[in-house]
This record gives sequence, C-alpha cells and structure tokens, in this order.
Amino acid sequence: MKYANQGHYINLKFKPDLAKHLIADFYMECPKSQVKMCAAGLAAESSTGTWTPLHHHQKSFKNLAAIVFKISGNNVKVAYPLDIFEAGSVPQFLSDAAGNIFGMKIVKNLRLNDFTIPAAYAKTFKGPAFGMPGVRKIFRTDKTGRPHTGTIVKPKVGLNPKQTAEVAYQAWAGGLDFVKDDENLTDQKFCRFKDRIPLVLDACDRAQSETGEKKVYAPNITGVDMAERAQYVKDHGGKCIMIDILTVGYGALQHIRNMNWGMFIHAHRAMHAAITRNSKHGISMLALAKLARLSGVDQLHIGTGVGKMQGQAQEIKQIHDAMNKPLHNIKPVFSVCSGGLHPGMTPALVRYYGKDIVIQCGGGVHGHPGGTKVGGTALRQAVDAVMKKQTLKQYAKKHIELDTAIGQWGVVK
Ligand code: CAP
Ligand code: MG
Repeated sequence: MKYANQGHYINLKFKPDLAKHLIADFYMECPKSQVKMCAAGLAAESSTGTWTPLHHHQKSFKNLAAIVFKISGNNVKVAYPLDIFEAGSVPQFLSDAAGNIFGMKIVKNLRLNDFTIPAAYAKTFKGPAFGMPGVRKIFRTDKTGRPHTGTIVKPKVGLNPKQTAEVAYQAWAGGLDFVKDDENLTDQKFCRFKDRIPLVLDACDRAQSETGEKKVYAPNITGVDMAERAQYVKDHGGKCIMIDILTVGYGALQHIRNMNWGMFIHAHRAMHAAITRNSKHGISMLALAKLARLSGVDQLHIGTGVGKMQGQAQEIKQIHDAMNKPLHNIKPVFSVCSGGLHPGMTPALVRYYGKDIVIQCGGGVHGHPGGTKVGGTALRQAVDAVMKKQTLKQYAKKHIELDTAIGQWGVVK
C-alpha cells in the first residue's frame, strides 16, 4: 500500500521551525525496502493524508501536512504544523500524533518516544495549578527542600471508612506528610466514598494539630462522576484530589484540572505499562508524563528504579528531569517515587533523583514489625538521616524505628 502524495509528507531537507512545529521522535520497524513509504504514511495518517488521492480542496489543507524530516535507522522525526492541533487538548493531540498510526498494517512496531513542544502551543495548556513549588509551600517544606514522605493505605481494598481513617491517622502521627487512597479504591460498598472522605479528613486534621506539621490526604476521585467527588472533597476541607489519569483518560483529567478546584492533583499512572512497557511499540512513559504535566497534574508517579515496578533508574531520571526543567509557562511537577519502596531505599532514591521527590511506601510503612505508626516514623527518620548527611546505619544507632526497618528490609546501595 502506498499513501497518496507521499512527497507532501516526507522531505529530508526540511528544517522545522521550533517555534512553529511540534517535533515527535518515533521508533519504527517496517520492511527495509519500504522505510520511506512507511515514514511518509506515518506523517500522512496523523495529519491530512489517506490511502488514496483526494480530488477536492487541495489548497486548503496542504499547509497542515505533517512532515518526516529525519530518518536514522529505526528513528523517525516528524514535524507537525501547530495549526493541526486544537488548543489545550491532549485527547486531540493523541488522536492526531498518536492515533491510527499504531495500527498501520505495514508497520511492525511503532513507539512515540518523545516530543518537543513550542511555546505557542504550550501556552494553550493550563499546566499544574500548584506545581512542585506550590505543593512545597502547602507543606511548608520550601525552605528545607527535604523529600516529602507518604503512604498508601494498605490493604489496597478491604478496610471500611473507620479503619481507613485509623490507619491514615497512624501514618500521619508517625511523621508522614501525605496519605493517599490506593488506585483501585474509589466507591465500593465496603468503603463508600462519602463515608470515607469526612472520616479521613478529620483524622488528618487531628494528626495535624497534634504534630504541628502540615498533613494532606489524597482521596481517589477516579470514576465517572469526578466533578461531584471533587466538590465533595472540597466541601469537607480537602487540599488534594487523586486521579488515576490513564484509566480515566486525559480529557477527564483536563476537565477536572480546568475547573480550578484550588486543590492539588496527585496523579496515579495505573495501566501505563500496557502502553509504555514494550520498548518497541506504544508510547513512552516520558511522553505520557509530559502530557500529564501539560494537562496540569501537580504530583505524578514516575517510578523508582529500585522498587518492585519495571523501569531503570536512567529512564526514571529522564522523566524526573522532564517534570522539572523549564517548559515555557508550565510549572514543574512534583515527582512521586512509589512501588515496593521501604525506608532503606531513601539514600539511593535521593542519589538518583535529588531531594525534590515524594517517597511513598505502602508495604514499606504498614509492614513494619512495629505497625503503621512506627513504620511512618522509620521512613521519616530515613529522610532526616539523608538531610543530616548521615548513613542510615549511623542514624539508626539512635533511632530504633529506623533500625528495625533496616533490620527487616535492609539498605539498598
Ligand atoms: C505502592 C502502590 C502504587 C504503586 C504504583 C501499589 O504500594 O500503592 O500503586 O507505586 O506504581 O499499589 O503497588 P507499595 P508506580 O508501596 O506497597 O508497593 O508508582 O510505579 O506507578
Ligand atoms: Mg497502589
């Protein structure tokens, strides 16, 4: 099969204007003899082309063609004229630059690895309302710059609202900053959203006044009535909402962000690996994370490099950097490291990604032999040790909670 007007969609001498074109980097595998045709098909299918010539209105859409301007081995670079995109819409961007193309029969594998976005297009997105600096201000950690500590109430599902509030309280009382629902806890019959939220927010207030530290709860509003759930959290004094951004989709995420709730958004990435895990096909986590930043999440799970989930430290660092480096008008996102973590991993996480991270341990807090409160203390002590430039083993000599944690799980170098 040959895409019509191939020449419109490939020009290896073309020099894109970085102010006027979005540049996408693809990995593509196809029959060797058909690389140019497939690359042109990729640009055609994601812009103005189809499989057969059209005979109407040629002039009006000519300037909207995406153009392949570089092919190097399996790597293909495509420039998209900005007028092809709807302002501020991640769903439209994906339907365009990451839509039909993954199903093209002739292309064996295709992966959107990365993209760069001009200021004119970035400005059409809201980005995070708070961003990393805004979230630090809420927790009053902007001066110390220490990593934030958090937990996920465990077990993932099964506790009733009262039990959830009690476990959350213990974690905050132990010294943690942040407690969140798990990705698969929303509004099931054993733990109704409307019953859980007031109880956990009360526990949060109690821990806050007892410890004198700022504490935040992230209720998972993922579902089909997220605006109503966000309103409910707001009405009960919540400061944060959590969304499983990939299961609900970017349109739903942007809808909630654009309503300006005055609560920061914690983004869980459940299901991302169905899209990101194959290194030859799909969309990279880096690209998904950049879209989450444009959409306006304030905190995003980026992986750990040391925990239970797939993803090497080098790749996670690249995502972390993309969440923090200047991006036109868009604020930085607070990276969340989560998944199989325990206090003994804190020095390695800080060495890899620096201090602007949220260290979130579920099992690594609640599974502490002393229970949730002691587990929370151990994680906070691990952060204190790093801030005081002491090794965990040194610090643990005078901090029994940390000592027990590293006795249980060890220290990761
Ligand atoms: C972590 C977690 C998170 C994962 C998701 C879980 O619990 O609550 O959802 O971190 O992975 O359910 O596994 P544990 P990622 O601390 O007990 O492992 O952040 O990579 O998306
Ligand atoms: Mg989870």
